This record gives sequence, structure tokens and C-alpha cells, in this order.
Amino acid sequence: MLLYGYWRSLATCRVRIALNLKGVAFEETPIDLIKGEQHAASYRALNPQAVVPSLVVDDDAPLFQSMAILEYLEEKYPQPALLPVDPRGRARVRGLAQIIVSDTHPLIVPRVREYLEKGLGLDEPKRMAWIRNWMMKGLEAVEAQLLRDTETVRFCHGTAPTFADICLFSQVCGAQLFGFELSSVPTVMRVFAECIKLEAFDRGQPLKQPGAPAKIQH
Ligand SMILES: N[C@@H](CCC(=O)N[C@@H](CS)C(=O)NCC(=O)O)C(=O)O
Repeated sequence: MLLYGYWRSLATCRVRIALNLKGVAFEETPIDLIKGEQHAASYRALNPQAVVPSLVVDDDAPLFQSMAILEYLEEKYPQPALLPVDPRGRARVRGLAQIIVSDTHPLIVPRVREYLEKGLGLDEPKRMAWIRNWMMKGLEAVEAQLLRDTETVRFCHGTAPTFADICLFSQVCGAQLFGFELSSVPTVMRVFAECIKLEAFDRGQPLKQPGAPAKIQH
């Protein structure tokens, strides 16, 4: 399989970790989002939305949207399962994942930040305030949900990682890349610490990808 991604991309991070957890071999081709390579005609031909990730399987048209790719991998490679077996549990895991992928991450992606800067003329401190606000609101919503529910154990849902952990992990990595203080979400950080103990998560994190800086620069 061929994954088009970028070291810093949180959506790519989700797919990378799912592939690692499932033990599926893949190669990654970087699309430099800072240089704007996602807008090149050659990449748009693969992904008309001009975003990463895209996953090419069997030389077919690329799969797109990280959660659709996770669902595909879950169906194609059922073990280890990344969703619970019971419908309620599956709904809870997908709900936790969606707090991140539907209501948090889309507000801070490069094209939104670029519009804040070039479209609305917001200066850097205001743009950072925007990012911090939405990032923390999302993580705090996950925190409250995890704290409330008895299904939260070692991971977001029980004792094995699920889609919810993958999404939580990616968003915490993003918050750390921006240098945000995360003491207000201790349960999220406890789950993050459990995730990173697993090689599949550790190997998939942004700072371990080719092209990433040796350490976080703010
Ligand atoms: N909902 C999409 C998000 C895709 C997305 O926005 N990816 C970002 C990187 S994490 C991107 O390629 N952004 C390019 C841009 O905003 O110009 C998914 O989960 O795959």
C-alpha cells in the first residue's frame, strides 16, 4: 500500500497508526503541505480535495478521508479489532473519534489557518488564540466524556486501543506541536501515555516521520 501523507498531518497520523496496529505494510510518500504540494495538479488528480491522507491499494483509485480509510482497514483486516463488538460500544468509540475528527481537527487545518491569515487578515497571536481555543475545547470535551463513562479503562474504551485512541493520540500530538499546556485534560493525557507505550503509536507519531524537526519548535 502507498500512503500519501505529511509528517505533521494529524489525519495521516491516524491512518499510519491504524496500519501499524493492523500490521499492514505500507510505504509513505510525503506531500509537503507547507510548500503547497497538495495543490499540484498531479496530487489533485489523486485527491481532488487537495488534502492528505490518500491511500493507494492494489493500484486502484486512492482511498480518501482518514476515518473512511480506518473503516476500510477494519473491514479488510478485522484483527486486531479497533472497534468494540457491541453496537453501543461502537457508537461510543465513533462518537469520541468524531469529537476530534469532525468538531476539532477541521478548525485548525492549514487551509483554515491560511484563510484566517490571508482572507481575514488575523495576526499570528489571534490565529494562535483561534487554534488553542478549538483544540482545547475538543480535548476538554473528550476529557469530560472519558471521565463520565465507566467504559474508560486503560484506553478510551476498555483495555485495547480503538479508533477513539487513535484520534485522541493524533490530536494530542497536534496540541504538543503547537506547544499547548495540557494539564486541564489529565485523563486524555493518561490515555495518551498508554498509547505511546505501544510501538504502533510511537512509530506513527509526527515527530518520528521523515522531514520532521529533531525537536518541537514553536
Ligand atoms: N477530514 C480529513 C482531513 C484531511 C485534512 O484536512 N488533512 C490536512 C492535513 S492533517 C491537509 O491535507 N490539509 C491541507 C490544507 O489544509 O491545505 C481526514 O480526516 O482525512
